[in-house]
Amino acid sequence: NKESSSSRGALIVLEGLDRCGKTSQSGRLYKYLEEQGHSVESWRFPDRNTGVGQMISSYLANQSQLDDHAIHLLFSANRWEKRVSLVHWIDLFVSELYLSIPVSLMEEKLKSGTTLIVDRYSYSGVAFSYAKGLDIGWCKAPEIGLLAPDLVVYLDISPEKAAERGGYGDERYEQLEFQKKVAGSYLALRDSSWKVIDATLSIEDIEKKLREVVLDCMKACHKGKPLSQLWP
Ligand code: 2DT
Repeated sequence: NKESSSSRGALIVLEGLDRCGKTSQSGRLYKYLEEQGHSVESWRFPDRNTGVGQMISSYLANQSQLDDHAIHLLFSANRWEKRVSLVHWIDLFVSELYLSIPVSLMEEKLKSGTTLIVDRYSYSGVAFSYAKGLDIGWCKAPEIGLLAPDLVVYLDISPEKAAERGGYGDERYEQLEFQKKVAGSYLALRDSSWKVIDATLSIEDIEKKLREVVLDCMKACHKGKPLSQLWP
């Protein structure tokens, strides 16, 4: 049941606090969709592989200090650089010939029928910076014009429960007090279109609920639901 190339893929975003299970659920979802024969890719933000991503990574590891506004804009830039492939060319040197191969980014992938499962997106961008006390309107502004997700799934867990799961690393935001503020930010951002799944259910139950909402969304996209932009 491969999709025909004329129908587009869906932009699926998973959001939630640290340790809510986003990463393992996106992995399981990816595997399931692929086994079902769908064209699918698993993405995450920040994408630490780009130049901007490396600056973000060093900031998160406390190896560099940046103004709160400056890091906010870097996170946003990290999404913009993955939106379309205007200037993204890889130069390959093959037997004394330079070949330029366009790298297909978010919009091209979706239009060519690939569904993207994205671990964090603009909502993380706004939630974390707003939690630091920045103005919410200012936080949202640089995201205007990025592709709007077709589905946002919020894996809902209290900061206390998430902290009990252990495994907070050493990165900058992985602290209970700050996660409480982030939870408040997410509440301010959530709207009725978000699908909220109780992240304290069993892994299998969460997976089942996630599959249902994702398959529904993919169907709507195949049927011609147009791509739209932030903020709707
Ligand atoms: P991971 O642990 O998931 O790699 O995230 N963050 C993320 C922001 O502050 N702004 C953003 O735009 C994004 C995408 C959330 C690393 C941390 O970066 C935060 C946790």
